[in-house]
Amino acid sequence: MSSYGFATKAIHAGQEPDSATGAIIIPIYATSTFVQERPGVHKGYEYSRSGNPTRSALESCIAQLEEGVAGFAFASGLAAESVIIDTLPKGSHIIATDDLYGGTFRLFDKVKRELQDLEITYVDMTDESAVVRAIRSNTRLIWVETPTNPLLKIIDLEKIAAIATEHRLISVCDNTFASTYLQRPLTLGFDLVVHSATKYLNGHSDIVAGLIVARQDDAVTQRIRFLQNAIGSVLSPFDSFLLLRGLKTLTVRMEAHCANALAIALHLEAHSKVRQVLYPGLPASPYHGVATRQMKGYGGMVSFYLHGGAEETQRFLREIRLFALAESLGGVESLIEVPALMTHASIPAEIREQLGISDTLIRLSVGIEELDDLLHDLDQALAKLN
Ligand code: P1T
Repeated sequence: MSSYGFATKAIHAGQEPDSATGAIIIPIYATSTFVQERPGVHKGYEYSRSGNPTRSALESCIAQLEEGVAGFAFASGLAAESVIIDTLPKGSHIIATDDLYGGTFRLFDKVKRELQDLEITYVDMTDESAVVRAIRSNTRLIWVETPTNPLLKIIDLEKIAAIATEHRLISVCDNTFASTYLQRPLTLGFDLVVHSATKYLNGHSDIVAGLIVARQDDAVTQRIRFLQNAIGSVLSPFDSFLLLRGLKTLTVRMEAHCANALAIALHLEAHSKVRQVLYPGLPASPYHGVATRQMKGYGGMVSFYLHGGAEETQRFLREIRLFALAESLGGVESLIEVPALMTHASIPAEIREQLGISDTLIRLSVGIEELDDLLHDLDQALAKLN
């Protein structure tokens, strides 16, 4: 499979036709346990928390797509993230991107900090020297999210991987916003990739799922394998099936998301009611150069500020029709939200304010509907503002 292109692997990797029936699609192995011939003698599966054929196919597929050696599927993105942090010894220090999904911040700050005595430094990683300055004697891991959620900053993965290698730190990239199609951090030297597969990888807003892929089968990877079974926050066979199905169209969906998002970002940038647009695909973006080098496209997420205050923003949300007001992203349908009040409400107000995640920041997950319909919807809502 490794000699095939991405679109081919997304459809076939890890998915041989079913040996018993010839079924072209991997069946949903809805079984909790597997018959053994004698104790310990079986066909490779013994209990579905430890391993299930539908989940194995998914894990093999994502490992090949990310160009790693092992994949692990979890019941949510946060469950996957939690297991990565659980591999660290107590009292570890981690350096994390300052602009992060609110739930990741909550996991680090409200759960792991207390339970594992975790120390965390949040750094603007668009300045790599700040990462080096943050390293301490107990630093174990660098956690990168790029594009960041919700400010869409782009972090230079090659430079961060080099710092991690030099200082013998584990490097983790949350690849949710880019998706495996647009960016493959393991090929740039990262140790682990984590996904909220709820988003682009599945693409249809009908499951919650998480994935980890490892670049090499080292001690950390072996610990993840152990913890996946020992903790048991695994993805169900049915959700594994849906995710495998979603991955088959990742290539065409991402191309469509990128095309619509770029057109919308350019349109908003030129609109008199819009103060600022954050999108790495805009030539004026400070991250345009790194994004062009690092990504195959600029993604489907667009954030922007309207002129005016929170009231104007609320008015805009009331007027918009086709974009649904909802958390999450990466589905075929377009969504809109206010991070400060929704996905990032768990981040303290003063930190949000420092970063620029104000009540007037609007985040779009641009879907793959007809572009003209999306532009028309934005225009009619903007026209209602003062
Ligand atoms: O929701 P879950 O599958 O547990 O994944 C959490 C997660 C992890 N990483 C990133 C970058 C994410 O964006 C998310 C979830 N984010 C949203 C629900 C959101 O609307 O931003």
